[in-house]
Amino acid sequence: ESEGAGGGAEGGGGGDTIVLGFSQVGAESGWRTANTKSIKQSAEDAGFELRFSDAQQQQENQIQAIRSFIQQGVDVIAFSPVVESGWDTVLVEARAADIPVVLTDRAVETDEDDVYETFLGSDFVEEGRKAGRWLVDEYADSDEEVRIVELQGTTGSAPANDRRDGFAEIIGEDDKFEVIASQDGDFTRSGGQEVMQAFLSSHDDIDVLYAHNDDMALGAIESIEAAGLEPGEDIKIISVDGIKDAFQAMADGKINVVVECNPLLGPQLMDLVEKVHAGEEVPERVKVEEGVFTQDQAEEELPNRKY
Ligand code: GZL
Repeated sequence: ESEGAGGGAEGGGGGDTIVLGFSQVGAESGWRTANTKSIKQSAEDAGFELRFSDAQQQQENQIQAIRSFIQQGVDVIAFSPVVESGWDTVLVEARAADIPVVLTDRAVETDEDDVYETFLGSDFVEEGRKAGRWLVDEYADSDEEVRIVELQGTTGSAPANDRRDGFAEIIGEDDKFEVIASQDGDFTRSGGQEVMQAFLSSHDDIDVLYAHNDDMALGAIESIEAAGLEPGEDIKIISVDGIKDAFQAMADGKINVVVECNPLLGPQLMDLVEKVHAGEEVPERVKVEEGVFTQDQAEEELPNRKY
């Protein structure tokens, strides 16, 4: 659909209004919904004409959307790649059409040079390390085995790969920590619920759940409670994103720690789009600032949450 100032005609939109084509992953999680809202609101505030497409978490839909933006002759293309690989062909097509590309949220793996101007997003490896550091601290005084199940994000996506690797790097320093099962829950609540149910039916001694996002953690809580166990007590839960529902679950004692992943990238994205369109230099990598919140902070932080 075409959004923003006046819904421009085919081609570069009316006059000097910047026409931005944005291909979004989907609407799979609370994080994503907040991210989309931030992008749409910021494009409107910037006076850009936004052409927005939701790929329902399918790479081929994103590739199709990018090709369509090239046909339309938009001024700038921005997207959040659902998975890391398989983008070279379409990114080379955008470069050949002289349309600058901005990566947001997730990264791509590419052998091509100069196929995107900048990547604005979180450091997912560091998010994984933060999760691992909390666990190491939590079990600092015990040398008992700690049996962990891991709800991974979408297979092949940068956040899933990097949150897995950052976590493994930190817990790998002490062999009392063991990931006894790890499976893709696709960043959705239903995925988290189904996979946690499977974990519980094949393991009766789980100490910790590490969920790559809050939606999967919240789905997993339903399965943990259905199994007659106490989330946050019998099974400690580490989650990532920091959506309001996760802070509420922390306040209720069901999640132990949330590693923040900030979806409100809209304003920074529009600033980068403006600079890229004007041919100004932009940093190759723009990181997003974000923190870690534990149960004791949840009640107080909840009213401050913007997503
Ligand atoms: C992270 C983002 C991830 C979120 C999930 O930047 O790509 O995708 O952690 C979302 O909630 O589905």
